[in-house]
Amino acid sequence: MIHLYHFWSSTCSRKVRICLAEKGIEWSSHHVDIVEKRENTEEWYVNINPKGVVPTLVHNDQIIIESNIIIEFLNELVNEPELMPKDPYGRAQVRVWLDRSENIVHKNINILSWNRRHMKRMAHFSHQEHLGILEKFPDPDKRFTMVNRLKNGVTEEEEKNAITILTYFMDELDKALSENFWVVGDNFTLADIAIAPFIERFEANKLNMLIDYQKWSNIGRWWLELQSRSSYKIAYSFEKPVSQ
Ligand SMILES: N[C@@H](CCC(=O)N[C@@H](CS)C(=O)NCC(=O)O)C(=O)O
Repeated sequence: MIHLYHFWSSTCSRKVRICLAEKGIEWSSHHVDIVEKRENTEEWYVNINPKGVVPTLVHNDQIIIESNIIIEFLNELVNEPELMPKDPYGRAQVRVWLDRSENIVHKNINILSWNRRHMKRMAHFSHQEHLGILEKFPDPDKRFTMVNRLKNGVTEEEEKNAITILTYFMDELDKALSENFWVVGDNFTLADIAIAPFIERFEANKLNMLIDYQKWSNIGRWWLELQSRSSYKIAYSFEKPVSQ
């Protein structure tokens, strides 16, 4: 049995839920409240995910962290449908997009989400309480970044830089989609899954400069196609549990 520790609206959790639906894998849900209760920094959770982030997948008592690694694991666990190209070069290309999704897109959308989303949803905490929450991050790198962000805020210049980096990413994505139907080749792969939740997050954060489908018409075509897949609909239909 597959157990998924996840948060309903987290981009990385949604990525894994899309993959589970594509593969038709049954899974058991363990909702981790990363906003109100901050369960992700509690000892029981850090014991399974030392970084204190969602998602975490548990399969036969084996723990797998990192959403991109989780989706590769799921693809190897269940053969059909195959979500990686057959040829080594194609697989390398998918991994390049997985890397971009984490180190370019996730990193920079986090910067842009700070003022738009994060500060708003933490508004009921005082500065001191908020600091205490962020200081609990077990991962020293994440802890330093978050505490620093709270102390100094995200400046306009940092936001501008994040938008420039993401604009460049979208140019590259549009180019790939002008050459291929899906991000890598003619078949739907893990690359499509890894990027999709971030496009939705650009929309949710009303980052209009990053969702200009007149400028990036190939992305617009791909994005409509992606949202019409049942895996996407299933992943996004997971709502905040009522008890939380
Ligand atoms: N590289 C990790 C990133 C995971 C991550 O940052 N998850 C976010 C939600 S998308 C999280 O758990 N944040 C907790 C917090 O900020 O307190 C992955 O892909 O799994």
